[in-house]
Amino acid sequence: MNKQWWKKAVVYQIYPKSFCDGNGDGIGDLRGIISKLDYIKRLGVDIIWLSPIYVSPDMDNGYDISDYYNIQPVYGTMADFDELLTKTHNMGMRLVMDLVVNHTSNMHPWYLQSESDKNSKYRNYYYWRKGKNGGTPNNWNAYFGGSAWTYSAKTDEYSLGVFSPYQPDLNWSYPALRNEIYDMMRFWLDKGIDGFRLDAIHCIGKNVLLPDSADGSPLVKDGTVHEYLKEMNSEVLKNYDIMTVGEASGLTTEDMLAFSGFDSGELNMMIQFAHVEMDFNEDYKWNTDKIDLVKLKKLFNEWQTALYGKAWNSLYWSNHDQPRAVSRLGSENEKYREKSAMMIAVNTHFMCGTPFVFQGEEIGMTNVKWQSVSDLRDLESINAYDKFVSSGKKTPEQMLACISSKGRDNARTPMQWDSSQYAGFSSKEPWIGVNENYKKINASEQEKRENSVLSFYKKIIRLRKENEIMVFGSYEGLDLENKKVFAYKRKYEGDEWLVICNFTDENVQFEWKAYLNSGSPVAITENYENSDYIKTKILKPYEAIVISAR
Ligand code: TEU
Ligand code: CA
Repeated sequence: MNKQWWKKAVVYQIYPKSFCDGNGDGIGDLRGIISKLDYIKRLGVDIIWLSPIYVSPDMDNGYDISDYYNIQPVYGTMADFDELLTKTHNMGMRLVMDLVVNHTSNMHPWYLQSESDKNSKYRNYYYWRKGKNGGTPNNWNAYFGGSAWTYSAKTDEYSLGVFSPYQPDLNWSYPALRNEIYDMMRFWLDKGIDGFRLDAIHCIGKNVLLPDSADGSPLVKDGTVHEYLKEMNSEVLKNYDIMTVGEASGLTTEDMLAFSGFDSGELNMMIQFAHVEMDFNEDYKWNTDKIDLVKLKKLFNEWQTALYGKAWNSLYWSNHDQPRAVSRLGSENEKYREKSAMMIAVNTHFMCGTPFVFQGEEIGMTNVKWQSVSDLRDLESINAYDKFVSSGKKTPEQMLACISSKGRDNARTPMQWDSSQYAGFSSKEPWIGVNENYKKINASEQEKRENSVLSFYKKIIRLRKENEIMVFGSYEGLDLENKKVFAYKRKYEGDEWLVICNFTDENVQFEWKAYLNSGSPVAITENYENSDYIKTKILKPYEAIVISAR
């Protein structure tokens, strides 16, 4: 198997608006990130993925870009970016940017000119269609609420925005648009960045006939996405030593192989969604449901075995769109919160693939108990609150409980650096409230504590650098029907590691001997110091242990 650098790496995702405020305006920025590079380096990660920092009206926190070639002033200047990139490289780390090219902002000059004149050279950069029967061109609804179509009287036509009216979709069937995007990608790559995370990339291959869908959801996956990504690869990507990771929901395992197979000629890996959509229901994510462990184990088993030797998995539970993993999968009970955060880290990092750590995950940050819709900042949650409460489908309390369980703002509260005011994130009240548990959960306290979540992340990230079995070993899911224990085995060059995770707050019996050949067992890592599990075969609440038989 080729051992490209991004396979051995751990990625650290920074959401700039919430990471660290360097100039006291309550909003995170590039100088704040620069001030924390030592912290990031000490964590041991290899690659920083920056969520968008381009000029934006900020309707979707930067995922609505109005100028791809300049830095959002509130985040800093291009000189600040160049300094961040240089310092990141000088510290032996790499920097990957977020590429948001399914759509721009509706304030992008391309869109403004496209909207104003049917003969503009930019008209076909977007999807413009006449209305039908006095209504929208088709029945699609936008992911963040409302219709996917926005009417413009300027030319008496509608434009398409599958996410929101603030994010009109780019028309990838138009070659001039694709070349415009490729030029922009080369601009950033020629500055020396080390790759891209490609936002909602599954959405660029729409059927240009834009037919009605059965349920009003946008028909985005049409198959032309692979044609465009192959062109992007041959035009741009293959000319650089970079990492590319496509974000796409609704992917089957076959899709993942098509997008990121070693011989696909497209991308290096995908950020897939099937696991983080397992606790969805007829109300989409707006519920307080929990993930079924048996279903989850079977899904991961499918991905790990189907991709092994053919494609590369990303490994994550947390990012700026996901609730905090410890709240979703672990326990907020102080007796178990840290142990469960470490258990989730073991379960994730010891699989085959590249782990993604989202800011704050490494210290076990939790969801927020949102008390009022006025505390929310995410348009997806605010629109959903209005929709469910005004329709009477949910009470305000019920909807706030759903948002506290699954809303995206849970991941976007300020990074908790220390126990000073605003958690050391800023000297001024931040753009979004700080989680009230910051005095208890913060990086400063944990850097000094050997048995903290932060110290544990440093240990397992270091283990990955020292043990190729963790990176390249095969994967075998074990005891898949077990409702409490998630166990799997890694094998590589005669070595075998057994990874055992108790996903419950109970003591659970699990016979490890059934799965490891003879030889004296050695604990590679464990989240309970001096665990007696090997002898007792009883896993403590949220106990995680990795055993090798030498
Ligand atoms: O998210 C993409 C995303 O969430 C969609 O894949 C969606 O979940 C799915 O298609 C159906 O719900 C990315 C960014 O991570 C997110 O922050 C942005 O809001 C979004 O794209 C639009 O740029
Ligand atoms: Ca700032």
